[in-house]
Amino acid sequence: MSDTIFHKIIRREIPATIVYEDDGIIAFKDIAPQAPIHILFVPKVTVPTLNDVQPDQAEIIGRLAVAAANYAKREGFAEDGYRIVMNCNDHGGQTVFQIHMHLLAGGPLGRFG
Ligand code: DGP
Repeated sequence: MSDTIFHKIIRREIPATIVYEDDGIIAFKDIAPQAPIHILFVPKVTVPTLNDVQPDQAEIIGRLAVAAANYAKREGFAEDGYRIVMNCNDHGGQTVFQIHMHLLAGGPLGRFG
């Protein structure tokens, strides 16, 4: 079973600034923010990459997205807008192999490509 830095955060073995948690998800500030607001939404069930999400686990992705949108609403920047990103494997730039959704916000974001 893969164990990552995010599993250690879930188990409170290393510190993080946790901004949301429920029975299936934890969310915390990214240690190397790429925007004024940069939060990571991580499921508690182990799933290394987006490629590993099984059809009966599709709800996990929805839960991450809804948690991110709810965070944006709660923090008051949902109307201004934000971006969610999931990186997969080498070409996607994934560095932590436990799926996570990045929430980036806090100002106009540059185009990507
Ligand atoms: P990705 O490239 O999609 O795998 O993004 C992984 C993100 O995780 C990256 O933006 C930096 C962040 N990160 C890595 N290690 C830690 C850590 O120990 N604590 C926190 N809060 N974030 C981390």
